[in-house]
Amino acid sequence: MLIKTTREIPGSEITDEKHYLQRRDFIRLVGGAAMIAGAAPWLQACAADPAAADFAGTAGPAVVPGQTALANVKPKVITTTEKLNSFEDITSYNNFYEFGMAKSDPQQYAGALTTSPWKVKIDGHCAKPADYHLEDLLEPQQLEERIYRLRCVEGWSMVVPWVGIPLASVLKTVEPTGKATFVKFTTLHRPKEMMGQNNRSSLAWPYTEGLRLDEAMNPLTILAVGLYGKTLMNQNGAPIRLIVPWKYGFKSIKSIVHIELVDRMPPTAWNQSAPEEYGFYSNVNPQVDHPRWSQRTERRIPGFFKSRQTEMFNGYGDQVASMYAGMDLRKFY
Ligand SMILES: Nc1nc2c(c(=O)[nH]1)N[C@H]1C(S)=C(S)[C@@H](COP(=O)(O)O)O[C@H]1N2
Ligand SMILES: [Mo]
Repeated sequence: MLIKTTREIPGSEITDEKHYLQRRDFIRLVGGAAMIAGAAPWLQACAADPAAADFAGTAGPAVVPGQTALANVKPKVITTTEKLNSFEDITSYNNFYEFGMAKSDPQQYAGALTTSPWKVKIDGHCAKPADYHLEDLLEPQQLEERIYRLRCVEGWSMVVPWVGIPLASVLKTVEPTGKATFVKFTTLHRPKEMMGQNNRSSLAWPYTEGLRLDEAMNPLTILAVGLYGKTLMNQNGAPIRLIVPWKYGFKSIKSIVHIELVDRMPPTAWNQSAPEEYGFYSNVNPQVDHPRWSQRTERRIPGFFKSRQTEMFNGYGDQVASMYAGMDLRKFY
């Protein structure tokens, strides 16, 4: 077995909440009084709230049209002290094939997507299936900030301050039954607004992804609804997307409309299109090269050179490696 042990992971990579809170250069997200009348409690007008305005000045740009500041966000365990990517990096260099295959296409074309109203169906093997309006799904949940590395299978990476909720707490509300062993996720299918979905040669639409139930329940797995303290821009998967930081980025499916508890490994978009290149598990693994390129190193956006060593499980091995005990980490899964 070649699982990275806790001892090999430098303590500096795992930051506890106290340490996080002391770091002045990290964003502070604050609840405030100035609620928009009629809006859900987690939405708040940024301009009207001095603390939120202060936050915008410290770490990210002001709220732009189409975004709303998020309130009552709890700073939680932060997994890296690496420098955050800028809001500009995170929103201008994207993979979202529903809007085209070039990195700049999502920023250019995703504005066409209507994200409100938004419904998420959660069903399958569970006692309480539900068709949620996004607001109702989020209402009982506590938003948390999670600063995670994102490692794309293409060999680039970023550090993103996501805001979201643990997927586990959402799944628990629908009460998975004993039959549920995997979770299937599906992106919106709306070719009129997602023009890339008219291109049948890129991927089979709608985009789908999947996790094993224990992966879905892992505390690192979140449903993100924002970043830099504000609701997601469409190019990042508004209004709600998955984040699984120890897996290649394509597992982190965007603009989710359906979460289904299933009893077998579900088909997934990239695995279906090129099974020998994109596995179901796709845990970040510097020892297993992509058939067309090495995975040993990565390029931190906006840099040009692949000067950074890629870490096993993207550096999250102490929290996830035990789920793969028995798997040979030199193999492709
Ligand atoms: N629906 C959908 N989800 C998707 C993709 C996509 O094309 N469609 N691209 C994936 C890939 S390859 C990556 S690397 C991440 C990129 O997320 P970001 O653009 O927010 O950085 O989204 C993933 N989620
Ligand atoms: Mo990716």
